[in-house]
Amino acid sequence: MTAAELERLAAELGIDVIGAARAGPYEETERAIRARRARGLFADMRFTMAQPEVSCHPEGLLPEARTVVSAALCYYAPGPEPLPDEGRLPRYTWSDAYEALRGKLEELGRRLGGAYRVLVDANQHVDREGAVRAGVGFYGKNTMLITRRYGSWVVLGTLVTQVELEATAPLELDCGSCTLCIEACPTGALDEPGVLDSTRCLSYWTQAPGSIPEPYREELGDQVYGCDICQDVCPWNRGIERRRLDGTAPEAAEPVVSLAAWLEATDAELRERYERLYFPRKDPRYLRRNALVAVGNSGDPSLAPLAAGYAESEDELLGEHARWALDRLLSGADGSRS
Ligand code: B12
Ligand code: SF4
Ligand code: SF4
Repeated sequence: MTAAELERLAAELGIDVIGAARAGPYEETERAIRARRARGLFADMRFTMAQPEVSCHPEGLLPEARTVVSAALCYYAPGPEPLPDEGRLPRYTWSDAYEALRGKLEELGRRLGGAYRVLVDANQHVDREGAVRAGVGFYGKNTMLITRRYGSWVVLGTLVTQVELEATAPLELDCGSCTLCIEACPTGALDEPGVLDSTRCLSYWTQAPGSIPEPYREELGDQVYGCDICQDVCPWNRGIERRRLDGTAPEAAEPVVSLAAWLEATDAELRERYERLYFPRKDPRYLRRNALVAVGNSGDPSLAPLAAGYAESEDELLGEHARWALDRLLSGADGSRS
């Protein structure tokens, strides 16, 4: 199959960008993972980093694997700013973009024929390196995979197949002299361009187990999960709304959440409603912990009862975050981003 035929098929399935590369080892990425792991830049994360000998070897993911097809789905949609009693979600979680892309890649695999395997945000494959090799995009200094048409507002998925497909040319683009994301990152996590220090990344802390260190709590502002700052400022991400064929958010999209609802919901409700989010061991305490931080940053004393309800909690993690939030609210501090 030629690259043009693959593109036509992808367009039919509603995939926004597609490309193909020969299935072979990602040697440099494997070296980068080992070196960064040794420097502690991944904190305690496991994901693709636990087994680079697997996640950087797509040729081993399927017997007689010939081609790695990389696909991007744009999730950008306009949405409201949170009110003081609401928390902000990162754009990729407003709806389940991963699930949508998984379905499209399964269908693509069936249509291509032969044996195949679909991996979307899976621990067995480093998605961004597959996308760079397949010409879907290029690495930005914020470490994001940036596409020409949709910037970095895309999720990535991978199809490893036995079918031989024409390779797509790499995208010969880069950031040039721009450094906007490095300057905008509130915690200096991108000080080494193209290398993320997860121990300083707000997105990491909202998804990590345990207590969020205090300086990061303040920087989180109204963000209750993830962080989009280094993408919001990127020039490649401007004007996507005009390029989007259908510029509306899916009906069930959730750009903001009620902090009270997160703090009052039962474990079962939070687990069911936020199936699409990653939080350690699917333990809803971590969502409540993040909501308490946003309450503390709201600058709105009328939210104090939400934190007070947890201040004496037997759960020390939540109790401690609640007391921090109360202190902050009652001292009149306002950590929200403007
Ligand atoms: C672990 C993980 C995280 C961790 C660590 C992220 C990281 N940068 O490594 C945390 C929890 C912090 C995280 C956060 C986010 N993540 Co995440 N994450 C992953 C996961 C599971 C593995 C990533 C990985 O393997 N990293 C290992 C290192 C080696 O990869 P790397 O940073 O790409 O390294 C390359 C570059 O550094 C480059 N390079 C080296 N030197 C230099 C120098 C220069 C100048 C340049 C430009 C590049 C460059 O080469 C390296 C090797 O290939 C993937 C899914 C998957 N299975 O791949 C999603 C994934 C990367 N995440 C994704 C998303 C959406 C996010 C967030 C935007 C979510 C949010 N809104 O909060 C943030 C973005 C933070 C950021 N700036 O990276 C998407 C990214 C889509 C895209 N367009 O790039 C992915 C691909 C999931 C998916 N399938 O769509 N994530
Ligand atoms: S996701 Fe946020 S904290 Fe992490 S590197 Fe980007 S701007 Fe910095
Ligand atoms: S903000 Fe600038 S430096 Fe950062 S990823 Fe975008 S183009 Fe590259």
